This record gives sequence, C-alpha cells and structure tokens, in this order.
Amino acid sequence: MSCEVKNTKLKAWVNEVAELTQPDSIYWCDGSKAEYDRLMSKMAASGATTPLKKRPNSFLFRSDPSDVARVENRTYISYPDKEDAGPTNNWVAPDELKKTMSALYTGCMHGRTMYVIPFSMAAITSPMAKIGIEITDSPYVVCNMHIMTRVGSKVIEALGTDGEFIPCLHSVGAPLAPGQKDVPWPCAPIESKYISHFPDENLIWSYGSGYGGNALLGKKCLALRIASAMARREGWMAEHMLILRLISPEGKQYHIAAAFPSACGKTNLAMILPTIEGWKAECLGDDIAWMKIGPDGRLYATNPESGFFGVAPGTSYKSNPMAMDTIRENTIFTNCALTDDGDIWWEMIDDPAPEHMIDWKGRDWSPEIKEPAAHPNARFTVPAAQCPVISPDWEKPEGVPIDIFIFGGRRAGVVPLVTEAYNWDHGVFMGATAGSETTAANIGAVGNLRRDPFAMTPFCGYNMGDYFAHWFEMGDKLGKNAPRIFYVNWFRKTAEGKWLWPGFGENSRVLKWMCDRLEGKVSGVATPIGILPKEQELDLTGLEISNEYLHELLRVDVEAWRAEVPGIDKFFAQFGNRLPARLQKQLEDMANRLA
Ligand code: SAT
Ligand code: MN
Repeated sequence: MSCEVKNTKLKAWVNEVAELTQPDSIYWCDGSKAEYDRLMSKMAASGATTPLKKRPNSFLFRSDPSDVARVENRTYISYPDKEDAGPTNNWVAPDELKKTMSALYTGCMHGRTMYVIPFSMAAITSPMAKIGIEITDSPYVVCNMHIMTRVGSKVIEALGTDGEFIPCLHSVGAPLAPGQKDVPWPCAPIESKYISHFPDENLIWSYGSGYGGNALLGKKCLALRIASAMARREGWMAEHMLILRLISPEGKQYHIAAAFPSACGKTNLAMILPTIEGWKAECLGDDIAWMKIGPDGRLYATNPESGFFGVAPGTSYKSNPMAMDTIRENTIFTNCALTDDGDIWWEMIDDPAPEHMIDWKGRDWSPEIKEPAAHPNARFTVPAAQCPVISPDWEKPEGVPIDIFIFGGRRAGVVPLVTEAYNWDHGVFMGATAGSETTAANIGAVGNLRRDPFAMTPFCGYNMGDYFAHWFEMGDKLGKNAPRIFYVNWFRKTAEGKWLWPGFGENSRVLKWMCDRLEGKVSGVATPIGILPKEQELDLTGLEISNEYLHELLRVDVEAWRAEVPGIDKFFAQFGNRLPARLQKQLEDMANRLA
C-alpha cells in the first residue's frame, strides 16, 4: 500500500479479523495493474486458472462443481426482529448467526493470505459513492473486485482518520493444514456456507463460497441488500436495474432504468443496438442503479459498479453483439468450456460446438456428450469501459436523470408487449406484481409463474412490504418529476409456442413508443390494465410482422387478467400489516376496471 492507513476503526477491524481467522500473512491491495498481473500469474502457476491464447490478458477459471451460483437458501438478512426481514428473506437472529459464523471463521485462513481490498461503489468523486472494505482469502475475488469496483489507495486516502466504511468479511472457508496442497477452487460444503447481512450495522459476513455474488461482496450484498436498507433510511433508492440512454434522431436524450428477473434479457437490453433508423443507445449499467433526487427535483441514477458480471451461455453476436465485443480481452471467464486452440465456448454462442473441448468440470467433451460444455451460470467479468456503446457519461458523479422506469418478466401469455401505468401508484403496483415463468434454469416446473417484485426478491435488505411503502414515499417526493412507468413482455408466444415478437434490437420500437408517450405524440388506448399502444402507434418500419401477431401482442385478455387477481391477492396477503393500503387499493381498482 503506497499510502499510510490512518483510519482507526479500519486498523482495529483488520487486526480483529486477523486474530480470528489466523492467516499466514496480510496483504493490502492497491488496485494496480501490477497487482492484478502478479495475482493472475500466481494463480496460473498453481493451476487455479488457464490463460487464454485467443484472448489477450484473459483467463478461464473452473469452480468446484458444488459452488456455481448464488446460494439463496444460505443468504440471511439478520435483524433482531424477524419481522424486519419480512416473509421473503431468510432470517436468523444476529447474536446466534454471529456465534455460528465466528466458530466457522476461527482459524479459517490458516495457510492463506488475507487480502484487504479498499473499494468504492460508484466513482469515488460521486456524492453517491459508498466505501467498502472487503477482507478475503481468495485471490480470484481480488482480481474480480478490481474489475467490478474501484479498488485502490485513493479509497484509503478518502477514508482519512475517521471516515465511514462498510466492512465486508469473506472467506472461502477452506483452511490449509501445514504442508497441505491447495485445490484449484477452495470452498466449504453447502451446509456451512453463509451469506449474511446485518443491515442495522451496515455489516456483511460471507463464508464458504467463492462464486459471484456470494463472494464479490460489493455487488448484491453491498450495492443491493445493505444499500437498499440504507436507501430507505436516507431517502434514496438502490435497485436491481440496468441504466440506458436512448437518443432520438433529433438528438434528444431519454434515460431509462429497467428491472427484470434473471433470464429475461437485462444485459441484452442494457447494450441494445436499436434497429429503428436514426435512434441510438448508450449503456450506463447492466445490473444495479443507485438513485437520488437531485437539486432540480428529478431522480438521478448512477451505476455503482465498474464492470459487468454477465451470464455467458446465450450471449452471442445475435443476442448481444456489444457484449461479445466487450469480452475480447482483459476478461475473466468462469465455468466456460475451453477449446483446443485456447478460446472459450458456451451453449448458444455463434460458433457450433467444436469436435473436442474441455468442459467446465475439466473433462474431455465432444458433441455426443449430452451435458452442456459450459455451466448454465458460467460468467464473464469485464471492465464496463471496454463496452463499445458505454455512455461517455457513465461515470458522471451526479448520475443521469431518469425519465422512464420499465418492469417486466417472461410470460408466454396474458401480459401484452407493453403497458403504461396510469400514474405512479399504478406503476408501483406493476413493479410489485412483476412475475416471470420459471425456465429450465429455475427450480420447479417449467412455466410456473413466480412473482418477483421489482426483481428484488433475492436482494431486498428489509421487509418487502416496507420496501413497497418506500416506493410510494419516493413517488410523493418526486411529484410531477417522477419517471413514467411501463411494463413490458418480450416473451409472448402463440398457442403453438412460436415467439410473437422478435425481441433484441427490435425492442427499440417499444422504447420509441415510450418516448413518444412522454412527448405527447401518441395517445395510446386506455384499458383495464393500463395504457397500450394503438397498433399504428408502434413504429414497425422495416419489420415483418403479421397483423395477427401484432393484434395478439397488444390484446388485453380480460378473462385471463381476471384470473390473475386472486393470485395477486394471495401474494399480497403474506405481507400482512406491512402491505401498504395504497397497493391493495391498486388491486381493487384493477379488479373493478376488469369487472
Ligand atoms: O452472482 S451474482 O449474484 O453476482 C449474479 C446474479 O445472480 O445475478
Ligand atoms: Mn442481477
């Protein structure tokens, strides 16, 4: 570390953790390229990673087969009162959870280096920035944090002697006995994994997993779960949303923030290449938006991250050309397949599977093998700055003013292509009832509807009923400056299972209609579920789509919507007296409009 650590609390916390976890050595990260290169070389030498011949400065990691994704059933939101965590979160009382985890942490870093990572979520110059310190025993985590957050000595300088930080403690939970050889991906068995949050103390404790959001604690743990609780206390918003800028042929900018559950194309929309003439888009973020009311009364959004941690399978030049161009170099790949010429491969990438590869488990793979070569949750970690359509304003300290919120999900039927909310309260209702049909990637029967309010179910750091109330409060504060709210469904199918809408870049046609609504250029049609486009209001120039399909995409199936009401009512009931009356009223209003 090139600067001296003067922060008393930080020094004390690092000492305390070192005493508990007993690492062989302590290393303070400076965030430099030299540090990254050194750690990668060491991991390549030990066999923990494979440098990729085909992609400059890029590496492939294979995780332990038991450690491949976020573990929602081992994720805890710990308040003294269970009610404060609410019905959608796992809960254990703080004292008990700390006792269990302290036992696990005791001596857990034997034989390993303890890395101290000072990081900032959001550009350090931003008034929205929050400082975290992650302590970890995983060099893989250090390198990923270099990409996903702003790591370095500047953070230590900003902390000064008494600055506030969010302590994020992480261990893979695999101490080494003297002389014991390490494995490529150390981790602990599932029953001793814990991803714990103590929102009252702004504290994160994670144990046993080295993968993604379980281990890169700036992301879901800090920027969503802890931040959502802070945001509620402090009057701002931390949301699971992409941020994009749409530019009209006249050069007018519209800023959009959109929330979708996983496997609904969030990263694709974040990097959209509009197919309609003259319209352009820029990406500002693909996963998280922090939003605060600015001096002019509008809502300003910042992406707290500095990289993308994207799902690899399904990413291709067809689905997301800008992501493909982003990951040509300086990328960490995890659980992708390795080709014989030293490149990565995954299912539904552009090229067909080669005759031979090494699969994500490190085994020989050939097309006869029925298992996928890449894990379905294989990932790429890449600097956002490498995205060809990254907005020049993506690191603007004050963020960008949001004009439009979009919610959505994957529904084969019932939900039309696009619907505008009548007003803020109705929009909150749309967000609160957002749902998606389960795909092969989810547990449970394929095609089951799962409600995922605001796509925040796994990420809300407090009672979801109170979270709904916070949305109403924000709307009251924003008043006439509130963004307009829309709901989309790109995933409608015919009875025969054919897609009704082409999706991807063609979704720009729907975004344009939203902008036209803001400009008062189109009136839409009022229906029981909200405002829909008139068929002629969608710009379909150059798109081949039958009238029959278009009609179906914009039809409100009143019977099917009536059938939704009891399910929503039941879903709301679990929040008991924490459910805002305004939300229940929205359901009643919709039911009455449908009657
Ligand atoms: O592993 S992460 O939580 O970072 C990614 C995701 O599940 O969305
Ligand atoms: Mn996400």
